[in-house]
Amino acid sequence: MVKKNTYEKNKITRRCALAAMGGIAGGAVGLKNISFPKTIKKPSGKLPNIIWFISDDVSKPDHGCYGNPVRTPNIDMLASEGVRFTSAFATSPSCSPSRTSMFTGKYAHSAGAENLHDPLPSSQKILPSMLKEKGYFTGNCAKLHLGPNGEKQFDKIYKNATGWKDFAQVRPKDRPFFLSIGFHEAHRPFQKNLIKNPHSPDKVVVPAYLADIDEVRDELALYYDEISYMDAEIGRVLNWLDEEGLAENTLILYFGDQGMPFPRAKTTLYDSGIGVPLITRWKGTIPEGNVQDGLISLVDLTPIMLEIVGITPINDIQGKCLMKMLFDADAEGRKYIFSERNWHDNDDHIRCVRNKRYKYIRNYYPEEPFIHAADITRGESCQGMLRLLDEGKLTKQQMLIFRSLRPSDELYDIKSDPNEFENFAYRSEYQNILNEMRGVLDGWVTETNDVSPNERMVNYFNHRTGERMIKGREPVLRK
Ligand SMILES: [Ca+2]
Repeated sequence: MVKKNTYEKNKITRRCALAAMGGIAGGAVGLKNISFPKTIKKPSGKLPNIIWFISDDVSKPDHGCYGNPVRTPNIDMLASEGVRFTSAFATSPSCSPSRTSMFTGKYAHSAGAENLHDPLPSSQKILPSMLKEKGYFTGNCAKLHLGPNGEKQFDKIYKNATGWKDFAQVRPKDRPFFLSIGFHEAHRPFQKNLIKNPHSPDKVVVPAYLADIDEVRDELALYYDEISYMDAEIGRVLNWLDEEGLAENTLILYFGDQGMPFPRAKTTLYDSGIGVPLITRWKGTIPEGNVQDGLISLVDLTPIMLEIVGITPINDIQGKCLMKMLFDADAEGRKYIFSERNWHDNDDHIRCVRNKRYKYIRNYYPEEPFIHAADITRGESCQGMLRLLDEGKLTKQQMLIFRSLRPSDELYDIKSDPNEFENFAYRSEYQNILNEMRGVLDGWVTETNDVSPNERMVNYFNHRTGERMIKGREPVLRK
């Protein structure tokens, strides 16, 4: 039996401040009554088209415009013509729960789909259904990972990222559209010779939590290639918008679902696991070249889209309406972001809260070692690091992720320790901050009905080799 704690009777109401927005009564009223900041050119009155480009397992730094030497000319162009967010976070470091949040505007456990591969419950409505209220034609290309109830809420579903070419042909020209492209890049397995001019392993940036060895450098170069491959497809979509004169009336978002598929990144709640790129472009409507440092969560994306097109969010949406962050680099973001790790190939239950300065992580199963996604464990980087671990050659910091017992509480000062290596949770001088962050997390757990499971689920994979131990794909309770 699959563990569920669906929060159907959510009492939280997060209605956005739509009072000033008028124009909710459908038709072609569109944006004309929305009170945009005075410095911003008001849109033509037509509802904007919306495109979401979603990368898979791509960490924030790994784009030219975020600083690492990955060739992403098209994403860099979006950033220079729009707004680049530096503090965007996923609500989960796993694919399907993170995507559940971005499309529903709820935390994955509140939507009843917190484990990897949990299908979206039939009661849950996602963004394309909400946008249809305003006449949107909707399509998804490639990865969605929400199950049948997710797919059926789009007008068009395409297996491949290039499905947008058909979408461009069949879309009714008199209606706005919402197009989501869920790229498979840079999910493992990495493909060799994916691009003509591959990245050199000599020139990759090796994060401090990874060992600087050939296995890691070789895999990082292939991971960079995957990102460049995706970037080229984004470029082709942008060309189509230019050719059809759609660029000005199309709001574009580029973001990732969680961090890169390497040890101590994806499936962890460190910033390397939940820190994601987020770039928005809306030519002539939002400023060009702004950098927005405020905290924002992917759970906020759906409410922001609704805010922009003038739809009042349904009562149980938990994300925040932060449209102002697109228009004003100084607009305040969230005070806190929250994220959750649940079953992903193997069982776990970890929660975190982060503000601009501190991160608090709670491990519910400290008696067991942390286990990465199985494909990360099987990968050459992880196996290379495990070899060094056995040889006593990892740094103290690189060993942290492989320890056999975990602390129950972790507290990091992100400002002085961005890699989250030094746990201050057990230092007397940090007890006030620890208590404050614990209290905030407790409040969120209660508010979102985040029930901690009293039964454990099956581990399918060996934690050292990543090899399959038993058959199965879906999370099930241990007998
Ligand atoms: Ca992913």
